[in-house]
Formats: sequence, C-alpha cells, structure tokens
Amino acid sequence: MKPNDFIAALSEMPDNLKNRLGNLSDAQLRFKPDGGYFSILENIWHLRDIEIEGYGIRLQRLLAEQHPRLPDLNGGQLARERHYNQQALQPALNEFIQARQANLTILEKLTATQLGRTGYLEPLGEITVGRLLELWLEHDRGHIQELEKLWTATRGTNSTHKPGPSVSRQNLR
Ligand code: NI
Repeated sequence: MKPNDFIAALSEMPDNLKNRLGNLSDAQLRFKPDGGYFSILENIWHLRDIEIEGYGIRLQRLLAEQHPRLPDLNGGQLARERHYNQQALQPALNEFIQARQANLTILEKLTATQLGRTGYLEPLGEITVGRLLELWLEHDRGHIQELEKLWTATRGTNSTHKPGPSVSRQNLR
C-alpha cells in the first residue's frame, strides 16, 4: 500500500462507524463482556480520544518538531478515568468524525519529504510520518474487528464470540 492508499482507507472510518451504530439500543451500546473488554460505546470514546490526543497530536508534532518524543497513551486507563461507559454516544461519534476530517485535511497535503519526517513513539521506537499512517490504519482495523465481535455478541446470534482484548498493548496506541 502507498501513503495515498492508507489515507483513503482512513477516510472510510467515519462511514464504517456511522453505518453500524444507528440501530443499537442503549443496552447494546453499553454491554461489557467479561474480562475487562471495551463496550461498543467505550470503543467509540476510545477512538475519539486516540484520534485527538494520540494520532492527531503525533502527526502535528512530527510535522512541526525536530524528532519529537511521543508518549504512549494508556487506553484502558483513559476509559476508566473518563467513565466512557457512562457517556452519551453522539458526542463521541461526532467529535471523532470532526477530528478525523481535520486530520485527513492535513494528511491529504503531505509531501514526500513530510512523510519521511521522524520521531520516537513510545514504546515502539523510531517512526516516520509514513509509518504513523500504517499504525493509524492498524488501530482503526483492530477496533472495527472488536466492534464486529461486539455487534455479533449483542445481537445474541453468537454468544461464544469473545471480543478481542481492548487492554492489549496493540490496541492502546
Ligand atoms: Ni485502541
């Protein structure tokens, strides 16, 4: 995949989410499976916060600073501290979409030189803006998979289906 392919794939996330969230009841949205996994609602607030405080900030700093050191974000801790599962859905979804669109506006103008700008992302190590795009899409896809399992589980059609671990390091960045 080329950088433009990643950017195109990232631009599909708002519709991917909107199309799936319309017909869910409050109970379905807030349903938390055993084992400390995120609910659907927690996934959306997590995506909103990581879009703004994670990827958005990382992108801005990589473009503006010389080799910035970018801190890790603990998604599980944010979910608890900010009581994601007691919030409303719509602000999270709206603000995620708004933030994604603002980030896409920057991404669509990136030059080859900017794609090669470097920094250090904890705990992964050295990254470039180009690599950040890959991680960003991986993060979208990880959460879409988790949401699909939750959609299935909350419809009761496949109760043996366990969502993937929200608290694994892979999903936190
Ligand atoms: Ni995540």
